[in-house]
Amino acid sequence: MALSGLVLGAATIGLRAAAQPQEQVIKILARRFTYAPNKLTRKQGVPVILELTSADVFMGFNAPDFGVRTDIIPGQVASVRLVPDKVGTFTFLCDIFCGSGHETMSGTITVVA
Ligand SMILES: [Cu+2]
Repeated sequence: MALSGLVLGAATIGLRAAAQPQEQVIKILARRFTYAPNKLTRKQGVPVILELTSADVFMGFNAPDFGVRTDIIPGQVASVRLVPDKVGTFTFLCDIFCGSGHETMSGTITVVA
């Protein structure tokens, strides 16, 4: 029983690795009232995984132009996949009130062809 489970697990991992090309992971640290980094430049059509963490309080991450949003809970990693499907400069922002200064908490994603 245990052995067959192990073999199955290994096969699944193998399949997953073969099916998906490796996607770049970008770590973004949120803290009142900034993101670091707060300026990203991406190539059009190349998906990226964003791993968001908070250094202090509950935050949000919202990139409405790409249909991507997540909560950022302190002590956890929020992972989202973003597909930069159009060229231009787009704003992302914190959409959970996190204190006085929250409204300035934003950054940009520039997508180049
Ligand atoms: Cu906020």
